Amino acid sequence: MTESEARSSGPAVLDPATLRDDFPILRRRVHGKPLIYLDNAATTQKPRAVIEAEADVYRHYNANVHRAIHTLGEEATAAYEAARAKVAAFIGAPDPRGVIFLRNATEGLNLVAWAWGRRRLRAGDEVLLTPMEHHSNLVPWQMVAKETGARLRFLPLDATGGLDLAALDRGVLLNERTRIVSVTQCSNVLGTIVDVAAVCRAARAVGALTVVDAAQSVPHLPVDVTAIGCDFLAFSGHKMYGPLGIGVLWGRPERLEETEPLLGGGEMILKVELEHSTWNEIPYKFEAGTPNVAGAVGLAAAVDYLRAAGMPAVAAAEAQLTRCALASLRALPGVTIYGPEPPRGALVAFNVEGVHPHDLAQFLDQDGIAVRAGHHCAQPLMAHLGVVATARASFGLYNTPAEIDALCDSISRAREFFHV
Ligand code: C6P
Repeated sequence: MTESEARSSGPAVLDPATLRDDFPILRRRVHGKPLIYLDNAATTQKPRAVIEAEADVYRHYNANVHRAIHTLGEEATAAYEAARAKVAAFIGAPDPRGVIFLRNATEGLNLVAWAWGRRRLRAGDEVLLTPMEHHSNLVPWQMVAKETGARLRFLPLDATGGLDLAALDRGVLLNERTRIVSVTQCSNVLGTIVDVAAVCRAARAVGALTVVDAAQSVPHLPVDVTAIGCDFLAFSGHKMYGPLGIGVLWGRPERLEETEPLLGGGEMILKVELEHSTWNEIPYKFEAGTPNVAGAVGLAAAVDYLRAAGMPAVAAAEAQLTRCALASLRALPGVTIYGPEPPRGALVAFNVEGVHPHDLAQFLDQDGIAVRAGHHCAQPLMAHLGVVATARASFGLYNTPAEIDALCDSISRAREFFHV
């Protein structure tokens, strides 16, 4: 067993039927039908343990952190810092000072782009991305490139939506001008899983900074920042069964030390004078203002929940479910599926010929089935695929094969309804 497997050990096989009982919302009905929630890539539902952990803060020890010299303040601070240590251990980070609590993955990626990128990039420097990045890992780089004169370049996708890693070795896209390489570990549309350790190795060889968007990987796969070898990695609590409004940017401590803070205000300073200030130590210099203490504590409860389930077991169960979804959807006439063959992430984007994805999603909703339809905040990827939108079913640890059957049955009835 590797260290990261040991960290996330749990039962070898998941039992979604039992796990479902932990999620109160999964008992509700939608349009008179049992809820079938297949929009987990947008946000997951929350287990009772997370809801209770967050509520407990407000019930028992709500206070500001690192400021109050009273019992509630001390308890809140201890819980907040324990949450930081728990998150660090979950992603294989040896030093909790690398964990910065922010609102979400978007804020984490923006922090790197603005605090590191804008201050260090110069005209002619290059930032290497992929065409399948979520807007959160594209638009901030566009903004920073516009200000600095840096150039954005893109690793190509192969015909099935896999990333062409061989392009890293040709000395063209990755070269001595490349200052930053920022890639998703799992595409939220194609489900493509990127070998980010290989990308980081190649990027390091040319001295580039490495950033991993782990919004769609941390909830589904064992993720280990030490094994990946990246400089920064961002993810959101709400996609991993944790609360909304809490996310993480992990940064290699020496990188964080050399990075200027982005936001100024309370808590991020050591000493303030009228004309200038000095900064607090990491990670606090990046956490200006009162943080989301209850969110961090809720996120720690989500980490406990995932660890008890066991990340290898979560990954195996979701891989099985995804294979089942791919096979069932492929068996339906008129269905186009996007993305590579497995192994891939726990989601399937698809279109049904003759039915707009928004109409399909609305039809499915009448059956109590929640899927996402649209461009999934990946418009350049939609253009690459030659579509304006897709439907997408995305899975979590509580989804079952019976729910996939219900999805496919509903899609078949949608085809009849729309006369295709
Ligand atoms: N993708 C989806 O339905 P935030 O919004 O900051 O929590 O996460 C942003 C983000 C970053 N990277 C990837 C790969 C993502 O998938 C997301 C969020 C959601 O696909 C909402 S658009």
